[in-house]
Amino acid sequence: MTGTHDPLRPHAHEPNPEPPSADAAFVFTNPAGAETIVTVADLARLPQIRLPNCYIVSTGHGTSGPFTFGGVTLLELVQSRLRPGESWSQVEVISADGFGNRVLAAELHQSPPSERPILLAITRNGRPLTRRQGLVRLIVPSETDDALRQVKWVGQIVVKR
Ligand SMILES: Nc1nc2c(c(=O)[nH]1)N[C@H]1C(S)=C(S)[C@@H](COP(=O)(O)O)O[C@H]1N2
Ligand SMILES: [Mo]
Repeated sequence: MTGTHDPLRPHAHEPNPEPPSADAAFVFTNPAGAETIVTVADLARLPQIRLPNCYIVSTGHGTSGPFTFGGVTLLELVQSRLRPGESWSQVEVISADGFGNRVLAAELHQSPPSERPILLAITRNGRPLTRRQGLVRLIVPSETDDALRQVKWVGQIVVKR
């Protein structure tokens, strides 16, 4: 791995155990560059799903789980903040501690829809996810390798044309 640090291409490292801030609200940037704030209460008002049997596979301290994560799909949030028909190709999900992940629109628009879609988690095992546990946390069920897509403390979601 060479070059300067790109938060969207993190290398495997000792995961950060400490939340970067107390507030779980984050910034949503639409394809035109306009920013709005997303709170946990905003997410709780959108349709909720539950994903049982999720594992966080850590390079640093082994595997944890199984967890049932609950929350709103990333697709649902994006669609709720965009104009109908507004086109977009990818979403950057970046944590407040500079850890990030790129999600392609094609990953979110599967046909038939995935039974284990990418989630913005606000609960774990039926209880509110704590800030220390990663609130708001991106859960990518298809990633079962090194947890590099399981972004804790989402700080910014940027939707790109
Ligand atoms: N914001 C943020 N998210 C992150 C990380 C991090 O350092 N910061 N580390 C990743 C890595 S490498 C791992 S193994 C898991 C660890 O998750 P855990 O703390 O719930 O075990 O979080 C992932 N998500
Ligand atoms: Mo990891």
